[in-house]
Amino acid sequence: MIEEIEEYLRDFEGELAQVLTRDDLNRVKGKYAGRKSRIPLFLERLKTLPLEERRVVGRRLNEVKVLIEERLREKEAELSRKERKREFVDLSLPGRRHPLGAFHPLRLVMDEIVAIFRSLGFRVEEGPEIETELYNFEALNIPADHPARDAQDSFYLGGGFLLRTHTSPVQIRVMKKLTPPFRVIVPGRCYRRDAFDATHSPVFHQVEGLVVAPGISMGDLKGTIEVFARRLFGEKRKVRFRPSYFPFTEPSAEVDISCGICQGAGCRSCGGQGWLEIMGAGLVHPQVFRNVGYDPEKIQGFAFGMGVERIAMLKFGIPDIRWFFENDVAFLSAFKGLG
Ligand code: 2U9
Repeated sequence: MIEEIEEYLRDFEGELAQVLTRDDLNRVKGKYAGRKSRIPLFLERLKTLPLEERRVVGRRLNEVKVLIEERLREKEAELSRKERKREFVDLSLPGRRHPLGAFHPLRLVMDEIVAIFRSLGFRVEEGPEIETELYNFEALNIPADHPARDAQDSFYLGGGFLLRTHTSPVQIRVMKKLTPPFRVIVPGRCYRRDAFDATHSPVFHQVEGLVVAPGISMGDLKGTIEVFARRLFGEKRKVRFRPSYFPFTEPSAEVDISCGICQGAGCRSCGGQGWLEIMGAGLVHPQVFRNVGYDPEKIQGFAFGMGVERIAMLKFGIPDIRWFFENDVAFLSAFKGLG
């Protein structure tokens, strides 16, 4: 009987080696391991053997039974591995596109403004958003009774610090660091305690500029601003300067460009005026020069400032400043491919 068992094992190995599919495997399994295999018959015959032989044959029969089960499991794992490898890969399928991002409109406009001034010989400087009251107000000749200094209008941090209300304190730092002549452009984020409405935001952006050299005049200011405004909004635009007031410039002016929709005739989009205000400017106030140790008899300069949100609203026709800060993907997607 032991010889029959060995032959049974050899036959099993022979047939297992031929197995290529799951059907083949199930057939071999049924034939050599199941209830319908010869194993139960061998066990039955075992009972008829004398005790000594029964022990030897019984041990071998059990070994063979365990071995067959083990070899079947191995074959099953081998087939599974092969099936996974044969998974169909369709190389003609289109690839998965990664969604394309876009520059934020404020970034686009800020970069464009800075690029124009860089081409005119300006260097770019930045400074801290947390400033001292000294640099944010005193150095800029902003008096103690100016509304900007009210707790209702600025974010005070205590200890003489606040969130800067304009980028102008950076120009104070630049004047202390550099020796004239120089041209500098200062982009950055600013903070004012304003209600969030269609035209105000407590967080906003400015680009300011400062040119300091002996003999700088209102003519230098007008020429520079006119070149800038036409490059940004289009060569057909007219530029005008209206008298104004700022504590840190004298004389001071507001700068307007002709409306791009009615060409100055007056329409709904310019409020019937024909002109759109884009920035403020002026000659640096003598007191501001004295505050940084410059002699206003020997050195002159012009300065200007603009709100990036306002410029972006005019350039793109955006009606509400809040749109810049809402992270609405439909709005932001409109700027894909620019910049
Ligand atoms: C120094 C000297 C002079 C910067 C200037 C303006 C005029 C101006 C506003 C535009 C819209 C602020 O964002 S806004 O509300 N700015 O009109 N800014 S002149 O003059 C300076 C700055 C620094 C040392």
